[in-house]
Amino acid sequence: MKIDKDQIADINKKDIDGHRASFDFLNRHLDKRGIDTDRLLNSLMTFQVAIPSWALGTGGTRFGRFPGGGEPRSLKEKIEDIGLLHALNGSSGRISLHIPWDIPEDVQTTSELASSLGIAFDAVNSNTFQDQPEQEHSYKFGSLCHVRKDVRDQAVAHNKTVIDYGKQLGSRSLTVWLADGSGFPGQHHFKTALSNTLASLQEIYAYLPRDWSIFIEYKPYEPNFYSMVIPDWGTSHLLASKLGEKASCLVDLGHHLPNTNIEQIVATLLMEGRLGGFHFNDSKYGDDDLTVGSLKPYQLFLIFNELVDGMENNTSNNPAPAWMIDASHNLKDPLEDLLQSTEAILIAYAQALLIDREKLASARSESDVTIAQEVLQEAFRTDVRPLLKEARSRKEVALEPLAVYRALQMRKTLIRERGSNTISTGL
Ligand SMILES: [Mn+2]
Repeated sequence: MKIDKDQIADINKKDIDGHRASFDFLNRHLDKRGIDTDRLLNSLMTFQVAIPSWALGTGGTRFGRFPGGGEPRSLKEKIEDIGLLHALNGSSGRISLHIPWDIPEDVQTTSELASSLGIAFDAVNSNTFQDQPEQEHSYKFGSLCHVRKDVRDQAVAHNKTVIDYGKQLGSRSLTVWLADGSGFPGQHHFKTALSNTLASLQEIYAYLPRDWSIFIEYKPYEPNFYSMVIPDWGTSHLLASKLGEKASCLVDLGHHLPNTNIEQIVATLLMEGRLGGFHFNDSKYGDDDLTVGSLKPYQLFLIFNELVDGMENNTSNNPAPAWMIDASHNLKDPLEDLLQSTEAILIAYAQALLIDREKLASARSESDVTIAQEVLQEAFRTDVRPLLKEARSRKEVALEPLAVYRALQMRKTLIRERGSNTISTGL
């Protein structure tokens, strides 16, 4: 299905007067605080968050999966789904491909479809955490870290293939997440597992095209519960430093132990110029992969505070990080969930842009802890939604993406077109 721009414009018309009134009110308030609203709107209008190709279907747990119907049956339909999101919110103009779940059979047609919908190819993701039917060696006991060289070689070769696919589509980065680790004490010689992983990554690194980057993702536990080879940002940073300039760390919000101060990790990586990518989700316990901002919007805001600060004072020349939503949609319509996540990201970003950084710096220099907190919370407690709507109004997309998605009964149309029993590849 395709959305007709006029349909969106018609629905927008009903909301525009209400929006104008709230935007004018907020604009006057921001003006008094000396904030340049147009500059802020520009930042919001250019911000794009990648949608991973595996996120368009219903997710599941190891206990079950309850699909809602109308899921995309092919890469083409996945790209079309992202096209719907992008047509609604103007901020989902990137796709992150997962190989081998989504191999582009016909590169030219795939590229043409994506560009006709305003979608570019973001980081490509390799998969050595599952066995594929045609592969010779199993990853049951690891991939890049494996004790056997033939298994490591196979995993390295897979990553090179993923780079080849990415090159053809215009991607410029590879994300590596490894399930490698040990289930029980004694299984791994830690130093060997890590040095094997480094040597394998060095081979992949050497294969990277000149203008490419490699992002090393970390995770403290799961699927291995005794040790993971890359459990934390420190190990990821160690590997990235040893690999070279084109390597950096990838922070996935769910890949931390409870109560970890993720914003501090972000600040440290930005200081070192090694923050390559960012995966958004939310969680209560671990890698819950819930909708962004559904549980801890203040933490998300504090992270964006560091991101904005780091990018505005980019002394380490950290490249613009690759943003992606990495969540699993088990209960909600995946497209609705992705619209909610994108909205939450933009809200946190807009709030972080509102922070009075001069006042914050001055409070810090005087160790005025009370005012430092006030400055942050003044920004966090501002309802920035009229700014998001104004950015969308200027881009001529939906003022209220979710409401338009519902009003146009888009899921119903997708089910009619694709059927109610379609199953999408992915998590
Ligand atoms: Mn991730």
